[in-house]
Amino acid sequence: MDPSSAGSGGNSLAAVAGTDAQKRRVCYFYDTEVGNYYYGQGHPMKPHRVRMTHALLAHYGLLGRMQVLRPLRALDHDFCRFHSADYVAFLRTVTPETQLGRGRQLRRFNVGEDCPVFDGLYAYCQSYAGASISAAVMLNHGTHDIAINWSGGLHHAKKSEASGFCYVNDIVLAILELLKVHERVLYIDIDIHHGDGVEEAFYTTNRVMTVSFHKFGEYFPGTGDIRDIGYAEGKYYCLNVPLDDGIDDDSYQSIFKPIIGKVMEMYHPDAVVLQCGADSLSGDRLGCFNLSGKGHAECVKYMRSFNVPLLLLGGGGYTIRNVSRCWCYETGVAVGEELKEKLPYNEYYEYFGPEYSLYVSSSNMENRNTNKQLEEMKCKILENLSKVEHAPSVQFEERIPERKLPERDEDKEDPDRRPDPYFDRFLSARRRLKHSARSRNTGDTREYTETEAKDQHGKIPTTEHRGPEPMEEDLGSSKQAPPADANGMAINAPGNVKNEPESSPK
Ligand code: V1D
Ligand code: CA
Repeated sequence: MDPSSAGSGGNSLAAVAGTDAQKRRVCYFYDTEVGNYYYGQGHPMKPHRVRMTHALLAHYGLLGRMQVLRPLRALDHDFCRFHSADYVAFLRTVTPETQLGRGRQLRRFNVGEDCPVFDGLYAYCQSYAGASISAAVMLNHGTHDIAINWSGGLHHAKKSEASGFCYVNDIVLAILELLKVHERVLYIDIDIHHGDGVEEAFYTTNRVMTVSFHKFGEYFPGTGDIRDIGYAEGKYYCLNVPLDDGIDDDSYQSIFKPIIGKVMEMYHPDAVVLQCGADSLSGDRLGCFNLSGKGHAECVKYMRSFNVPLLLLGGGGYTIRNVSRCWCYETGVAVGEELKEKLPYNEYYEYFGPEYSLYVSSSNMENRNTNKQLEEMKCKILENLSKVEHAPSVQFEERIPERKLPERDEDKEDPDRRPDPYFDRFLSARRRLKHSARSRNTGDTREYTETEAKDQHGKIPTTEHRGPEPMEEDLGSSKQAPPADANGMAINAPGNVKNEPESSPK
């Protein structure tokens, strides 16, 4: 069965809200450095997959269909909106050379085998989190309908702890940014692992509803029971959909669409964040689901159809040729373009043989999720959803002050009195950009092309107040409240390292 027709019971709003043919204004964040970060030999997480995705986007001509932006790097005070200052200081200062003398802190912050210390670790966190925060700012300003950061989606990181290959939780930081403008944010997680860090961060609030689909039972991180539904004000604003091995496109959509359709109807979010972890694809090195690329992308298509500001993030995904094909296809969905199956020639072409196809196929593995089990789970979750207050409204005091697009002269302001350093960096970046565009006399301050990105390689300023070059840059608990800002401190990004080919190409 075509996944688009599976379980369409919940998508009545989508049909009303917008058709797929409708255009969306899309922005896409990409840091040319990201592919160089390296978790270490034998580690399954490979940021190189984001560079492979970018290469596919370039060769499919998709970079011309979106605004392509280099992210500002997040700073300490950005991280400290969720993370503890001592944890952030640790991430900023630890190096592969000094870690041996910091054993107690390594244990305390859970840094080790899953989350190793590697060269450029802090700059990596700054890059992927800066991109997600920037993407949220773009949605806040209403200049774009969909914002994409395939380097983000690191959903396991906790306030004071790394976990499951994740160091800072860019998703929590992006949602906090969205909450400045949007009353209710819906978070959906289709990574095969439970989205525990994001769930925990917003477990006691109704301003964020979290929904995770994941493998449950003898599987990392072990949380995500269907009975975990939120607490206090957050009760019923957390949904968990525990699944078993081998789930295929039809089974997945038979539960995804009715649940999410009902969530959209009941919760009526003002913005949606979709974590598109690609380890739920068939043949993933760490995963055990059986989704095809099209089945995975059906979730993106479905969320796009509601025409609510949408943030698309990456996440897990360990068979990297499948990850890049999947996220490229999903970028096509975001801009509304059906891409041809035959992959265009690109610098990573040999990864994609012998088929050289954009599509990720499912296999004949057994589906251990029976229709009966899925039906029962759907009923239980829909029952919980019926207890959700329809579109709960935020008390005035609960709102986080909005970052306005200021009409002001930066030079006349006292920098110490500015309320929003992140947004200031955006302004400074914009001013520098205008200036450099004027001096080049190109007249085009808008787009950042692949060619320009390559020309700039190695010349990117890495100090804390650098702006984007050459393109226009971003506009900008468990049960615990976000902490106050910490002091920002910048470090330069160490140069990086090698990439391993996939050990067992599939
Ligand atoms: F196989 C490995 C080789 C080297 C280092 C780590 C791993 C590995 C594989 N699976 N680590 C895991 C998972 N960890 C454990 C640990 C055993 N301990 C007691 C815990 O089972 C972690 C899997 C992380 C998955 C991350 C993610 O896909 O969800 C993700 N999403 O966004 C970013 C990452
Ligand atoms: Ca998940």
